[in-house]
Amino acid sequence: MAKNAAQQIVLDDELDELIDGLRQPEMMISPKYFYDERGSQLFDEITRLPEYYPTETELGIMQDNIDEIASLVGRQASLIEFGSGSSLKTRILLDHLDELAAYVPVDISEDHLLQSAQQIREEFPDLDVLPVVADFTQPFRLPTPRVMPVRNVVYFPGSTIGNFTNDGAQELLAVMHGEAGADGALLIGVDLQKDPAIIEAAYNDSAGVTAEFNLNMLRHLNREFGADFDVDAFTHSAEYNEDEGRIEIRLVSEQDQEFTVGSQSFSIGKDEAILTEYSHKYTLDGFAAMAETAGFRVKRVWTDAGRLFSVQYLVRD
Ligand code: AVJ
Repeated sequence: MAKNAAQQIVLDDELDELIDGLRQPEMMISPKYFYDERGSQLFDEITRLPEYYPTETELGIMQDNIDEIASLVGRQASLIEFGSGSSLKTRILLDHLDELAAYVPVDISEDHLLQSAQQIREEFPDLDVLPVVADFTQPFRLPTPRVMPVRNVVYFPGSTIGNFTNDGAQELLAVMHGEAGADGALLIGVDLQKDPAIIEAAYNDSAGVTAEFNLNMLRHLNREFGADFDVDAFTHSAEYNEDEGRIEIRLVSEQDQEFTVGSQSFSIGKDEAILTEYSHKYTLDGFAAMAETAGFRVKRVWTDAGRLFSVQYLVRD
């Protein structure tokens, strides 16, 4: 599809960022490029895989504790979701929170955001739904709801925080701290450290969906950025790095090869790799320390019986 001038500028900036990542000592491409239409479908499929415990576990934690969550959030809050929420977890909150002043989904992808906001409006006709198109890693202006909110509660499910390195996560938490404002709070899904075999299985599913999701990034770049990756010449790898407490996802080159992105060419050797994602797993203490540096205090932590995953309520202090 033809791009308008503004979209073209965004693409040029993104192309610079992509090329910069490929010039690093270890080639890397941001995980945001997983999510074209096919990639979003594949991620939905991942969340339903038997090995991928996070989605189901987080949903269970929300269902089991929704009354307590609702009482901590209190009445007439503004719920600000980082990422365009259309998930079951969001719906549980919208169903149970008391007299919400507004629901503010924030996402960089305008089409997806407006679509899911419209869906939510249809399901919750009395709710003030105020989508914001923004890159949520940078401070942005909140809309003014019809009703004055008692407090802002930022919602960040899915352990997406785990995609960020420690510094990046700290910066993102600081943005959330700012958006929450005085008396504000953060409700966040945080995946926990556990037996590495469980974690590795979640990112190396037997049906091969995660591998397809990873490789699809190259198809996305071939289409949107005029790249020429030979998709069949790369393989999926996901390994747990115990020292760093994170899954590291890569595309490993099966042969010496060259590829171009934009007008730049790159060469990659056999068994060399492109890093496509980190997914950090936390200890409760480790996460609390990081939150504290950003000005949050952990008020309540809910986990499942197996302590696989946590949902946490952080307040500003
Ligand atoms: C969406 C970042 C939470 O890290 O588990 C799933 C993405 N990547 N399988 C995760 C993902 C491969 C997911 N997050």
